[in-house]
Amino acid sequence: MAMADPKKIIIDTDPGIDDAMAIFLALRSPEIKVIGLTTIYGNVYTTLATTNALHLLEVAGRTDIPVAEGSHVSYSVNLFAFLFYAHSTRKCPKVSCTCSLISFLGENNLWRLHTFLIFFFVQCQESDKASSSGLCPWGGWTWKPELSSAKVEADKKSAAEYLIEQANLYPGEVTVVALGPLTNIALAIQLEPAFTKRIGQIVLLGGAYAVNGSVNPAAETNIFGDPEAADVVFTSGADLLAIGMNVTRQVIMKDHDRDKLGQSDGMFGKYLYKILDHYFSYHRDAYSMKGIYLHDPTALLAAINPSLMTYTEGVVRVQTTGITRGMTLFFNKQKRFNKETEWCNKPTVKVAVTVDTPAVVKLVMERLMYS
Ligand SMILES: [Ca+2]
Repeated sequence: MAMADPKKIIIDTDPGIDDAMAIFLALRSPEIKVIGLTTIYGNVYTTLATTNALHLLEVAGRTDIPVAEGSHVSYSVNLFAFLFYAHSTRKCPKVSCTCSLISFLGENNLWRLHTFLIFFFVQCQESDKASSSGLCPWGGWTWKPELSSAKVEADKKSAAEYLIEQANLYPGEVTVVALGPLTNIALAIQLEPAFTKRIGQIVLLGGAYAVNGSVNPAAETNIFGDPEAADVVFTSGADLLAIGMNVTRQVIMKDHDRDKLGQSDGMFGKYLYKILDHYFSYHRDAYSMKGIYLHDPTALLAAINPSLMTYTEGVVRVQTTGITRGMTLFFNKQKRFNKETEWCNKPTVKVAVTVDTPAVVKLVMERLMYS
């Protein structure tokens, strides 16, 4: 019997050490074909995410894979800029712009817009400062790549444009593996509503379902990076698989596994051994553990082989205000509420609940050691 064509994958990524592992893992997985990378802020700001993505492909000898740079600011800031532009060029009447903005932000929440603008301005400043040291101001994980002189450049299209283009080229065939904040995906949906039907599946690393988050007790990092975008994506109606911290915290690479990577003949293993040091130190300090969580590689493997996990299905909404900003709340639809709620009539998504930890760790190790 002929083997099925490899699944087409676009990785939306903020590399990031854990993203580097996932990207290398993807390149070593015959079940999939990585057709492109799109970048987003998160572990680092977007420009450095693009540089790191290009660098990783160079290390892997896969500069044939295009990299499309993503948004530098959140979904809400993009929307505001779009509406402002539309108004200033008289492409939409003032009343329509104002109504759209108010309907998106809520009548009493226009103040959030100011918060975002200030928040991202400060982040950009901090990120610029941090870029020279290779450290991340967000609590994420990066390294300072040794850039070669090779002339590899990002695609001219934006990440959202690239995502729409590929979904149109291969309707129903492309899986997006989203490993960072969901800004690019939300923008693709905003630019082309049919994207949700044309994209095959979105497998996202994001959320903490009935467990504590990673930024604070409420929020997981990727969702916290752009809660408005996440809520757009979760309620978009796209075929969506969410892999949250409730699952990825069960998947741990131990110290001795890292040693095996260093001792292996594999190019990726040796490279990762060097850059993983900082990530292990962080886990020692933050969690008192001798190992690291394999968040991003686990999500990538869910796209390759969904049966490594089990799922439940329901509606997910994202909190966008207050001390629980970025929190994902899952509604199992087991009760019919008397009142209309913000969960009514929303499409369901699949959320991972259990994982075959030994199988995931084995796959990660095998594929990265013998590369
Ligand atoms: Ca990531």
